[in-house]
Amino acid sequence: MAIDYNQQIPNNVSLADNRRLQRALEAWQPKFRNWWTEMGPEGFQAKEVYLRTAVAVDAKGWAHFDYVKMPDYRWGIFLAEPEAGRQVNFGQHKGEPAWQEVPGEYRSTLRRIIVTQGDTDPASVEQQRLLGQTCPSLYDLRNLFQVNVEEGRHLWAMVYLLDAHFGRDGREEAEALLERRSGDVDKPRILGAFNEQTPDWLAFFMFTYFTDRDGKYQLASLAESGFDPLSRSCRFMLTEEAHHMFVGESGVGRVVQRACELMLEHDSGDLRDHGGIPLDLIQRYINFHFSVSIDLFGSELSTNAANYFSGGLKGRFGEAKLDDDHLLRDATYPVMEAYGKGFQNVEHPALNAVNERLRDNYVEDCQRGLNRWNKIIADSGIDFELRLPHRAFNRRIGNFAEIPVTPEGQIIDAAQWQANHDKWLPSSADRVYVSSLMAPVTERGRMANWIAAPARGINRQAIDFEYVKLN
Ligand code: BYC
Ligand code: FE
Repeated sequence: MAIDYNQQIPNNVSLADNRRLQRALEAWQPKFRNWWTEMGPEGFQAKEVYLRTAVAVDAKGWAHFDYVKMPDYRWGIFLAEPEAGRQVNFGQHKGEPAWQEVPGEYRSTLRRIIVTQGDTDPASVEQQRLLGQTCPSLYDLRNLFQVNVEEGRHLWAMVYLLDAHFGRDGREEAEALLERRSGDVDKPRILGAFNEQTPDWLAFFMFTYFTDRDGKYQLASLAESGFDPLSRSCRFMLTEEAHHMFVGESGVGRVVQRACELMLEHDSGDLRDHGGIPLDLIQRYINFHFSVSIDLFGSELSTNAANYFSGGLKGRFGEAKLDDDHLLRDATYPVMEAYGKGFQNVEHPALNAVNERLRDNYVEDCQRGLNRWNKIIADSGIDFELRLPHRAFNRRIGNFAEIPVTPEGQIIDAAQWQANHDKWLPSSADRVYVSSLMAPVTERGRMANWIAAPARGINRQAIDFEYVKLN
């Protein structure tokens, strides 16, 4: 299904046939642009960036790459193809035709889910707005901006749903999405991780590896929704998300690779004299970003999540492919709880444990990248292993909130936590050191000393291609 770019708002939803909706979105568009100019990438709005744009919603639709100034990026509304005869696939409405309009009884719940999702996308742009000024290469600069414009488009995806299906309340929520600000004490973003800073490029790569991956799992659960427009929006968003996680995985991998090269060259693990990022420091960043990202799945036991599932609003990962009754009436699921100085799994009604199950799927997926990073280390002949911290480590949400736990999973007391947390989480010295490395590198093909070159360029271009025209 081609996307119509002759419209003021590019779309594949026949927007021109719905004048009321078109007017609402055209009224929101300049407010979005103002937000982008104020809160988007600082210092690069007038530069030409080699970006990809979707021209169709199938896999081949990503083939279009060209130079564009970010404020001229064609943000629009792209839904995946409808599936003929699609049904609600789980919960108490299982077997009913999928809903094209919001069922009255789920109106406020669905609105809340859509607003929570839509709030994270602009938040991440805000968190990353200063990073361009310290880019390690033009290649990385371009990838940052690609991620940013697509997060902007994810906001459009949710605002379309709000405007198209939630009337006046929806329009108010669409405005509020442009008013909250990441990290603002008075009007913060909704979820914890989206009020943290992304102060340097190692944090950016960790964020796109761990936090965008929460995006993948949340979007995949919403892609199962019985509310078909939400499902179709999320299915297309997932194709954009894949690139964000690639930026994270390959970014961290290149930092690890460069650390190994410098260790071998100088026969030393302390890379601070040689301008590299040591492996133990990378481990502390992993500990931080993994722990704040698993908080994003909510409490282990959640009646909200149970209601989303029973209502057919938000499914499990791969719901339609799971081989069970899709009702979870009698099923149980093991949930980890603190027990003495350690932890144990306790069976709970699976319906209440839907968040935990999704978190389990996520943790398993996270480990795959660590295996690949560890292979880079092992192939260099270095004896070091990166690990995911224990899931109870450094939590703010759920069963383990505020319980002091080591990365290995031992419950300790507050004094031990105080004495050791600098070994486990990025210390202020780590932050200062990493930020001392963040000097911009903008010569074509050159990389900052702390990161290896990528294996290949974007869209089969050379690594020294001019990905952003700075002059
Ligand atoms: N921070 O029943 P509970 C992405 C609140 S990322 C602060 O456990 P529930 C992206 C919760 O609101 C994906 N508060 O949670 C990535 C509730 O408040 P009330 C974003 C939190 O509702 C990178 C209370 O605690 N999408 O796209 O089952 C770059 C008890 O909650 C947090 C979504 O999240 C937190 N971390 O699950 C750009 C999908 N967690 O009712 C983009 C939509 C919980 O007591 N959201 N609370 O006032 C949801 O499905 C659910 O809201 C959550 C929470 C899974 C997040
Ligand atoms: Fe993303």
